[in-house]
Amino acid sequence: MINKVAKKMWMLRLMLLLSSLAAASSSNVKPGSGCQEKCGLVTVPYPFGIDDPMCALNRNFSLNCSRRDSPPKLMIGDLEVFNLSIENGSMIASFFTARRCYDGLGNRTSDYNNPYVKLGYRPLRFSDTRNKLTAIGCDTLAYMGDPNGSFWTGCVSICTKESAKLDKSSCSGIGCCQIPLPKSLKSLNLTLRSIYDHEYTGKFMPCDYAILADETFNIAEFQASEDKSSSNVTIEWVVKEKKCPDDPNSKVYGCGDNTACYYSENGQGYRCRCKPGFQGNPYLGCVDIDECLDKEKYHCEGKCKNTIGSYTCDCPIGMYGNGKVDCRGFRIATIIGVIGPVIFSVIVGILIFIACMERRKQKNFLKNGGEILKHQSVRIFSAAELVKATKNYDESHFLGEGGFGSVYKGVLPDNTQIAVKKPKESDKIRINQEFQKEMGIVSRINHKNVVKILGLCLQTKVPLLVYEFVSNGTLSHHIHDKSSPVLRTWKMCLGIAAEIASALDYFHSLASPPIIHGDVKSSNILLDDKYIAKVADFGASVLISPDQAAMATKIQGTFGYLDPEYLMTGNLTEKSDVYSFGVVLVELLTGVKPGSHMTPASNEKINIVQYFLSSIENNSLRQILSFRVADESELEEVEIVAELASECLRSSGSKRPTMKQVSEELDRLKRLHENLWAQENSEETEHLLGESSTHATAVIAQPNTQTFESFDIENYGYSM
Ligand SMILES: *[C@@H]1O[C@H](CO)[C@@H](O)[C@H](O)[C@H]1NC(C)=O
Ligand SMILES: *[C@@H]1O[C@H](CO)[C@@H](O)[C@H](O)[C@H]1NC(C)=O
Ligand SMILES: *[C@@H]1O[C@H](CO)[C@@H](O)[C@H](O)[C@H]1NC(C)=O
Ligand SMILES: *[C@@H]1O[C@H](CO)[C@@H](O)[C@H](O)[C@H]1NC(C)=O
Ligand SMILES: *[C@@H]1O[C@H](CO)[C@@H](O)[C@H](O)[C@H]1NC(C)=O
Ligand SMILES: *[C@@H]1O[C@H](CO)[C@@H](O)[C@H](O)[C@H]1NC(C)=O
Ligand SMILES: *[C@@H]1O[C@H](CO)[C@@H](O)[C@H](O)[C@H]1NC(C)=O
Ligand SMILES: *[C@H]1O[C@@H](CO)[C@H](O)[C@@H](O)[C@@H]1NC(C)=O
Repeated sequence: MINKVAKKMWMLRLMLLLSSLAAASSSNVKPGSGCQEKCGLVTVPYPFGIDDPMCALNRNFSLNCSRRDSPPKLMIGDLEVFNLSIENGSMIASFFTARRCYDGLGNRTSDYNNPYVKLGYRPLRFSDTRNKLTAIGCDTLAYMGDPNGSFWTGCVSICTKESAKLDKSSCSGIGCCQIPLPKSLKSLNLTLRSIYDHEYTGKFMPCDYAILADETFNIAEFQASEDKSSSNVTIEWVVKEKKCPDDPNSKVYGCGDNTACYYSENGQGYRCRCKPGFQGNPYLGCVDIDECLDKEKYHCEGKCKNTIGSYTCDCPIGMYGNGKVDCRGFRIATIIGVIGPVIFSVIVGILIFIACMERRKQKNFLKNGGEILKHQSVRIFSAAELVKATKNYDESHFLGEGGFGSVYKGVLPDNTQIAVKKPKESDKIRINQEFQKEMGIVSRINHKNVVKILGLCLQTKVPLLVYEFVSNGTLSHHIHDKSSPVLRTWKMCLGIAAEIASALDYFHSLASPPIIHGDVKSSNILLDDKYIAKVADFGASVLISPDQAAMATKIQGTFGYLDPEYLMTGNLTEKSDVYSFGVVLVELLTGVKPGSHMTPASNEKINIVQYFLSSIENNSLRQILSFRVADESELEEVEIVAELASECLRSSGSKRPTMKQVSEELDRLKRLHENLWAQENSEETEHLLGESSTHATAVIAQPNTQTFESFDIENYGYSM
C-alpha cells in the first residue's frame, strides 16, 4: 500500500516536473531574461522581443507594445501586428487603406490618400504570394510604387451605375480590380486617382479605395464593414538578409541547436527551422521529439522506439509493412511464405516422429527377433488377443513352467488351441536374450516331432511366444503317472524314443546351422492327441556355427539329464544332447526319474543311471523295466535299446554315438518291430482262423512293480 502511494506521489511529482519543463521549453522568449512574452492578445516569440532590444535577437526584432490601448497593441512602426509566425517567417499587420470620396458634383468630401510604409531597416518584406493591391470604385485609378519612384504599377476600374450593381461580392473586374505585388517589396506608397472626378459616379459610388491586403481580404465583408481604414497584410521576415552560414547552429547567426537554415523565397535572406525529428523554437534551439508520445502525428502501429531525431516502429508480430505507415496482416503469399514453412516444419516434424516411432518399432521388432521371423509364416498376435485367449492368464489355463517362463493354454476365436509362453517379468534383459535365442531356433525348425511356433506377440515389454497346443501333456507325466496307459507297451516306448531321436537328429544334422537343444528331458517332450512325441522348449538351446564343434555356455539344463562332460568342461556339444537323450531312454525304460538314487540290496545309494548300466551288465534289465515285454523278441529289442542308451551315457562324449546313429538304429528297430508285429498279427489271424491260440499276448516278462513303488517314494524329493 505505502509503496503504491509513494509510487503515485513520485509519478505525480515527475509529471509536474515534466509539465513545468514542457512549459519552459514551450516558452518562446529568450531564456532567463525575464522578458514579456505577450503583448495584449499577441504572443511574441523569440527572435522577436517586446520593448527591450535585449529581449529580441537584435534591434531589428524589437517590437513596441503600446499600452495606451486596451488591450495593448503590438506595434511595428505605425503598423499594428496581429500575429507572428516562426514557422512561416511571417507576421500579420494592419496597413492603411487609401480612400477618396466625392459629392457627385466633382468635389471631394473626404480624403485619405497616399498612405505609405517603409519597412525600413528591418529585414522585412511584403509577401508577394499572399498580398494583393485591390482597387474598388467606378472611376478609379490605384497605384502603388516605391517611395523613391523606382517603379509604379496599378489598375483602373471604370463602370456605370448599371454595371456596378452586377457584382459586389467578388473582385471580378467591374467596380474592382486587383494586381499582385512584386517580390522583395520593402516599402511602398499607395495613391488613388480619378479620371472624371466622379462626375458621373459620385451619386452611386462616391468613394474609391486602394487596399493592400492578403488573401483573408473579402470584398463583401469590406463593403459591409464600418471601419474601412485598414486591412491586414502579410509581411515576411528573415533572420538576416544574408547567405546561409556554414555553421547554422552557431548562435551568432541567429539559429539555435539542431536547426537547419533555409532561404526565403521572397528576396534575399535566410530563416531557421528545426531539423526533422526535432521541435521547438529554432532560434532558441530545437529538442528531440519523442515521437512515440504523439501517436496522432507520428503514426506507429507496432512497437515504437524513439531515437535522437527520429524513431523506429516495428510492426507487431504477425504483421508486415512499415510500422510508421501501416502494418498489414499477412497476405496469402505471406501466409504461404511464413505460415507455410511453419506448417511444413510441423508436418515434417510429425513425419520424422512417425518415422522414428516406426524405426523404434522396427528396432523392437528386430530386437525381439522379428528379423528372423520376417520370412516365416508366423502370425503376429496382439497382446489383447492373447489376454482374451488365455482368459487373462488365468490359473485354470496354466500348463507349466518352461525354460524361462510360464506356459498357458489359450483358445483362439477360431477354436485353435494354443500354448502361450509368457516370460516371468523379473529379468527383462535375460528374458529378451533367452527369447531371441529361442526365436532364432524355433524359427529354423520345421519337423513333425518338434512343437511348432504359431506366432508371437511383440507388443508386450517382454515378447510372448505362441506355440501349437500339444494336447496330451508331457512325456514325464505319462512316464510317472501310474494311471497313464500310454507307455504300457514297448511299441509306444520305442515309437516315442524313435521320434525324439529323429527330432534331435534333425537338430544336429539337418537344421542349418545345427542346434544343440541343451535341455533334453522328459518334461520337455510333449505328446499330441495321437501320442506322437514333440520336442519343446528351446530356452537352453544354442546354435552352432559351422566352424564350431562346441559352444562354451553358462551351465544350464536339468539336474539328472546333464552331460557330466559338459558339467566339467562347460562346453556344450551335440554329444551333450546325446547323453541327455540316453537319460530319457533310461527314464522311459525304467519309469524312474533321473537323478533319483536307488537303494538296491547292497544298501549303497547309487544313481539310477549307474543302476541301469549295472543292470545291463548283470543281465537283470528285465527287473527294472516299467512296462510289460510281450515276448523274447521284444526283450531283444529292449536290450538293444538299453545297450544304445548305455552307449549314449558314456562319460566321454567322443565315445557316444551321434544322434544320427541313434535315430537310425531306433528307426530300424521300430520298422523291425512293426514288421514283426504285422507278421505276428497276420499269424494271429491265421491262428484265429485255425486253432484259437493266444500265445502272442502271453506275458513273458513281468515288471517289478515293487521296485517302482520304492523308486517313486524316493523320487518325491526331486523336481525338474
Ligand atoms: C496567429 O496565427 C495562428 C495560426 O494561424 C493562430 O493559431 C493564432 O491564434 C494567431 N494569433 C493571434 C494573436 O491571432
Ligand atoms: C518604440 O517606441 C520608442 C519610443 O516610444 C521609439 O523610439 C521606437 O522607435 C519604437 N520602436 C518601434 C519598433 O516602434
Ligand atoms: C503559415 O502559412 C500557412 C500556409 O502558407 C497558413 O495556412 C498559416 O495560417 C500560416 N501561419 C501563420 C501563423 O500565419
Ligand atoms: C537589421 O536588418 C538590416 C537589413 O537586413 C541589416 O542590414 C542590419 O544589419 C540588421 N541589424 C542587425 C543588428 O542585425
Ligand atoms: C511617397 O509618399 C511620401 C509621403 O507621402 C512622399 O514624400 C513621396 O514623395 C512619395 N513618393 C512618391 C514616388 O510618390
Ligand atoms: C530606390 O530605387 C533603387 C532602385 O531603382 C533602389 O536600389 C533603392 O534602394 C531605392 N531607395 C529607396 C530609399 O527605396
Ligand atoms: C486583421 O486580423 C485581426 C486578427 O486576425 C482581426 O482581428 C482583424 O479584424 C483583421 N482586420 C481586418 C481589417 O480584417
Ligand atoms: C464645388 O462646388 C461648387 C458649388 O457647389 C463650387 O462652386 C465649386 O467651387 C466647388 N469646387 C471646388 C473645387 O471646391
